[in-house]
Amino acid sequence: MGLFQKIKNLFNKEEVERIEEDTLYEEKPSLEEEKQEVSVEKKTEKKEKAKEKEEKETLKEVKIYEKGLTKTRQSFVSKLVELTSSTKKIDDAYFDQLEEILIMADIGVSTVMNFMDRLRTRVKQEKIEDPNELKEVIVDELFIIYVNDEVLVNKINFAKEGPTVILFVGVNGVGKTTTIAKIAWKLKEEGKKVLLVAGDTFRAGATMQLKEWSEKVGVDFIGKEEGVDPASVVFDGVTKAKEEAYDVVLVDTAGRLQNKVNLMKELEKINKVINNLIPGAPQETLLVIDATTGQNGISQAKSFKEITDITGIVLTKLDGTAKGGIVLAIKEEVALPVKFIGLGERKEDLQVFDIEKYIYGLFKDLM
Ligand SMILES: Nc1nc2c(ncn2[C@@H]2O[C@H](COP(=O)(O)OP(=O)(O)O)[C@@H](O)[C@H]2O)c(=O)[nH]1
Ligand SMILES: [Mg+2]
Repeated sequence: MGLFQKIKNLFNKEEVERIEEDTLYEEKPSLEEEKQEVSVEKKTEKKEKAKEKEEKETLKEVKIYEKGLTKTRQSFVSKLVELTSSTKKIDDAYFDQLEEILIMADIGVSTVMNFMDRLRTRVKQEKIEDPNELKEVIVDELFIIYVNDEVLVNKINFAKEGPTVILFVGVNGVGKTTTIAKIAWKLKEEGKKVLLVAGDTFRAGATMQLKEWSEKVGVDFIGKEEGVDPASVVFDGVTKAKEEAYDVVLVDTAGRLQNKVNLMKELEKINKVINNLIPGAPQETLLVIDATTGQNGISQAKSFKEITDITGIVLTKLDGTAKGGIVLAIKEEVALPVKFIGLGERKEDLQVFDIEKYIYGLFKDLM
């Protein structure tokens, strides 16, 4: 089943469920009847309930994507809907307009070119003439661009034993500290013992900001005064994590990309310190990118990739941009998996990235 169909089904199911829920409410059985039923169908019901619960969870998450991608959807998809409804025939003018819409959504020029080539080929091969029919192909092709025959690793690579260290890099203002707080909260809710390490000693107030977040989300913190060597803070943090059996250590850093050599040396030193204390760590180095910066974010990703080993991307501020197409551009142009997305400023506004839900959130109005 193509993604389009799958998403459509999910969407339709939601409609059906809503109707069913209403009827259920009206025809609520008596307590006696309910008891009887439970004893007879206990097992199947339990199974169904579990499945239902899972589907409900999925829908709930999909809703979060939907909401977070409102701006992108409103500009991008509404243009797409407009184009589709105003087009009678698929011709060069149609392709040109489609190309423009995709580029405006910041999907990235080379991604768009690649996509347009594939689309043209499919239109020819499958003899598609109706723009409505093409909508389905567009969604599927965008999905294919992202997935590209790879196993998508959006999960955090946790250490089998001992503390897992996650390093956060990225330029100033992209949302590193906020993301650390969000992830800390999420991990804490999952029952993990979390330590935040204030490795951004460059900027005044950065340490304080992380400390405040640690108090807000209820996890531990370690930091020193402004201007000290970040590697020494990291040393203290990771040592503490080992001694006191923390599950996860989240390390904040200063991202002064304007001085590439210095930043590279600084990250090298931090990595060495971590690896000396815990072989195999850091398990993850997440690059934080601000989605509202569009193509600039893509160049940042390319630069950081040259400086240090990045294992994944956190894309923040997707709620604040109409350029949500950047997710696809990152995959195509930087070849790194997006692991988390930021959809707001609160501790709850973080999602493990899921391409299917993302595409659903984007194309809902097209279904
Ligand atoms: N709307 C929105 N704002 C965000 C998001 N993530 C971070 N921010 C805001 O971006 C600003 C910079 O964040 P900060 O974590 O200090 O960035 P850092 O310099 O990389 O550590 C703050 O005002 C955050 O509240 C997000 O996902 N959505
Ligand atoms: Mg910061």
